[in-house]
Parts: sequence; C-alpha cells; structure tokens
Amino acid sequence: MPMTLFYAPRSPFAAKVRVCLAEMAGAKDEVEEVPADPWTDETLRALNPLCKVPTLRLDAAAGGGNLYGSSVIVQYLDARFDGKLVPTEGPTRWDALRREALGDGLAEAVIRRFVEGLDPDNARRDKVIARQEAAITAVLDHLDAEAAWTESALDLGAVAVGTALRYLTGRSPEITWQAERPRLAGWFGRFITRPSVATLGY
Ligand SMILES: N[C@@H](CCC(=O)N[C@@H](CS)C(=O)NCC(=O)O)C(=O)O
Repeated sequence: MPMTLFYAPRSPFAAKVRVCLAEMAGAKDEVEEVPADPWTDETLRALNPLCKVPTLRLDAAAGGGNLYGSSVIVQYLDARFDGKLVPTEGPTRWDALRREALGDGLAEAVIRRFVEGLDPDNARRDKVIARQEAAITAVLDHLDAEAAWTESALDLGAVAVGTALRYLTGRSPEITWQAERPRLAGWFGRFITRPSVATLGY
C-alpha cells in the first residue's frame, strides 16, 4: 500500500508538500494524495491529534505511523527519496529552513488576517489585522531585498515562499504586492508555471 497524503485543496501548507512531492523524482508514485476537510472530517484526528492537513500516513516500509507538520513531511520525503530540496548541511541548509519559516509565517499571517476579518464584532479585530498586515509587508519586502535566492535551484524554502505567495494572491487579491517588488514578482511568475505548481488545481 502506498503512503497517503491528506490535503485540503486550498491549504498553503498542503500545497507546499504537494509541490515538493512533484519535484522529487520517483516520489509521486509512492504517495496517494487524498483530499480531506480538517474542519469536518474527524477521522483525520485518529491519524493526527491536531486534525490538520497536511498529514502523511506512512507505509509498511517506513514501519507505519503518521507524520504531520508540512516541514516534517517534506524533510521525511526528501530524505527517503533523495529529493535534494533540503540541503543536508552548511549555511545553505539553515538558509533554506529560514526562508521556509518566512513562507510559513506569511501564509499564517494571511490566514489569520482573513479569519479575523470574518468577525466584525471582535473588538481586537483591527489591532490583530494591522499586526498581520505589518508582518505580510515586512516579509514581502525582506524576500524582495534578499532576492539572490531567486537565482538558485529550487529548495524547500523557495517552495514555502512560492506556495505562500500563491495563497496570498488568491485569498487576498486586494493586497497588491507585485509592482513594488519586481524581483520577487518576477520569480513568482516563473514559479507558478512549473508543472508541479500549475497542476495543483485551485
Ligand atoms: N504548521 C502546520 C500548519 C497546518 C495547518 O494549519 N493546516 C490548516 C489548513 S491550512 C488546518 O488543517 N487547519 C485546521 C485547524 O486549524 O483545525 C503545517 O505546517 O503543516
């Protein structure tokens, strides 16, 4: 039985894992991708106490069990399939993981801003939204300013940034970020044409 990756079509964290999977030679055939709604599908909780996506159900070759947390899942797959998306040592490793943290934080800020905006009666709403927007702006500026990474081979950090930008652009189109950040926008334009991204759907 292959491994199973439970994902939600709109989840940026699940998209990060799915893009990495598609970028790893030989890995995609070993993992069945199954859509799941973490908000309504409580069967997911038996695999992951947090009841979140992405969750990866391992196969017998791995001794069974489950992995969760998009970074943990990608690092597992990279090690197992020699995916070369997670540098194993040296400054490039920490740089990739640091950039992954920026991408994850960007996605989290976009999600939190959206969710807070759904509740007009929340007294803390404006303050929380302003804090998320400050983070979104600062992360975008930072990624554009350190744009040397956009010339390097794709790694986990770049995928995390790309899938977070894709989520930002779809979820919050009113945040226009591209014109002021041409290097980041240019890289993102190329990222979304990669087959691993273009075939995500949604
Ligand atoms: N840090 C986790 C975040 C995963 C996450 O928050 N997933 C969301 C979908 S984008 C989810 O499943 N939410 C359901 C919930 O919060 O109960 C990761 O990197 O995988």
